[in-house]
Amino acid sequence: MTTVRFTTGQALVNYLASQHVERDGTETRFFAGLWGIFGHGNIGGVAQAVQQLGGDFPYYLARNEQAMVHAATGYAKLANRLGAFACLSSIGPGATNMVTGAASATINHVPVLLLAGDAFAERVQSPVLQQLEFGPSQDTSANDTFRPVVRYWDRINRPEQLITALPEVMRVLTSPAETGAAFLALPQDIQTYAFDFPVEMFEKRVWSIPRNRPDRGALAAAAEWIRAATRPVIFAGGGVRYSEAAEALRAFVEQTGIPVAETHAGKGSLPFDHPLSLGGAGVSGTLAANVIAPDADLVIGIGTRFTDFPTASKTAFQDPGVRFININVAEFDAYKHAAIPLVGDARATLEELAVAVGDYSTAPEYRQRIAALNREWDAEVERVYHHSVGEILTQGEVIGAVEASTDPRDVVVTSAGSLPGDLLKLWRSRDVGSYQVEYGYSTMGYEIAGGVGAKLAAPDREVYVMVGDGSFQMMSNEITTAVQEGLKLIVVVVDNKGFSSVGRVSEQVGAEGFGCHYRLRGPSGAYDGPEMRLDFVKMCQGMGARALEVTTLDELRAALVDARAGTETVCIVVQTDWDERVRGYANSWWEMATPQVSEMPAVNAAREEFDRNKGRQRYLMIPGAPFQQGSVEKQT
Ligand SMILES: Cc1ncc(C[n+]2csc(CCOP(=O)(O)OP(=O)(O)O)c2C)c(N)n1
Ligand SMILES: [Mg+2]
Repeated sequence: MTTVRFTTGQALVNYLASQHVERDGTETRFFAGLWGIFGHGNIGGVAQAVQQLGGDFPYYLARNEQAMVHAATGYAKLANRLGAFACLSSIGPGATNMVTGAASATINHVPVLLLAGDAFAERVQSPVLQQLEFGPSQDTSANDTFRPVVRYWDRINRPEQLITALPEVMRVLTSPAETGAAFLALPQDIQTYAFDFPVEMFEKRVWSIPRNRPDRGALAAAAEWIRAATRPVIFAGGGVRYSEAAEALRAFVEQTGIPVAETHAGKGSLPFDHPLSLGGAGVSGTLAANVIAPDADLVIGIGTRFTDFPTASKTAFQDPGVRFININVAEFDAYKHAAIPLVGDARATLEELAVAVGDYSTAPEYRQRIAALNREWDAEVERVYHHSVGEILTQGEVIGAVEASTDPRDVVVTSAGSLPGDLLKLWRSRDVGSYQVEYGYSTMGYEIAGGVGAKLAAPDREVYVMVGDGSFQMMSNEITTAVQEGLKLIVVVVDNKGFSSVGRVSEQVGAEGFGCHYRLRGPSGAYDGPEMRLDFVKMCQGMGARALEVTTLDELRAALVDARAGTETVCIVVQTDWDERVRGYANSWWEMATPQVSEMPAVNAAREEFDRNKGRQRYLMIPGAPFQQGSVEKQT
């Protein structure tokens, strides 16, 4: 056996640099490089190995470990999971800073590889700086906190363990069903230990991404259910995008006349103006989607987890006989809502289903109803885009102006606050992949870092980051990284002086926006002093970006034109009205736990409204018999 003598760190990066993926005959290198922040937990190990490997495995310096995982996520999301980054931290706080990023990647089924330094395996020098000792077991470290938020977790206590660990890492990262964050804890001494590795380990390896086909019997049964349906609707999730199934979806719906409602991860599956596109579904859904879904007798979920937002907290499906068919690579999701599970790749399954349903088509009246609702919705979007309250801009006006300034392939990135919901409703997606919103974990602070990753994945596309003032303050530091890397972002900071979104749900539970405004603490001891006026322009300038504030629509439009014309990152700060929100449409309830008793009348009124909505919830446990919450005896 021919061997090569590498440290653990050197073996690791050489292996990563040789991994490729292939789908439909197209091959790409899997890792675009490594994000990192160095410290004593990695400097002589993986960091040295990256330096030695050089430009073949580029190194990107982030400002915060959480942000680097978000950047890796933003990259892999836009690369349709056919490319990824490794993220390297030191031990202790650097490592645990990555936990939120890990959870965010995993919940969104996006591949990222996390490499964290760990305490010395040798233990003689324990406790090393930043080692949190755990009395009951010396085999446990702060890195064990990653276990529930990653799809693969391992600690490398001997160099040769890489030989069996790394193929598992790659299997998980490239598995359409399992992918998410993979994690390796790397004791700092072991990173520097040398071993004679077999040379074969570092030869180019290509991982084929499969297009699994569903069970034949299940497919035939699903085709029967479709042929029997009069009011079917498709719920398109991220699986459509990651499987590159947009064309197959379009062909399927044009053949069958079945309309498509979209989740955040699935938005853009059909262009917004396709006659069968209903737009966003559920809590942040459009009028059309939220009128059609409750009447549906058949729901076809494609690559969706059916979270509470698209299902309006399980009130979206009101037909007493509603049934589900779920196309999903993950069995876990395919079986939801007592569906016929079509466990398989979205594109492959849609192609087979198109044949199996034969000449089935929805009735012309159904399509006419959809067309009428879509006309009504288009008019409403126009109204919101132009709805003015005078002195200060509304978020609807801002979204309208940004949307109008974009080309179809431009990318919009956001994650938390009121922007995701408003964008799901209002953004007119014209290209699959242009809507890059992280709403699986809805992580405040994802926005700018995710935008950096998206720009790395698509340097030829303009990337617009839309970020609220709260999220901006959570994590804006990767503006510096964008400047350092010469990556152009157009960052629109929407400053409404607080948490407008949480303010809305606070009002929903009768809590009147408590604690959601950025105000100085007043004499009463509450936050009822003067409104805080933060200078986001200076903050952005301080991080090296060009920045300006706009107060009118004309100024905003001019700033957007100017930003597009340039080659550098620009931050456009715009004040908006905290109270002026885009409302919910039709069936769009979100279950917010609301007190059963309170001394506050507004809370009691909110609870009455809650109980009314709660009565519309469905368990969706038995096909065709979606018994409801109210029919189950309540525990008191
Ligand atoms: C890390 C994190 N902490 C808390 C929350 C809960 N949360 C959701 S939106 C939000 C406020 C966001 O404020 P801002 O960015 O200003 O957006 P706005 O609500 O004003 O649109 C909070 C606190 C979250 N999603 N993520
Ligand atoms: Mg805000």
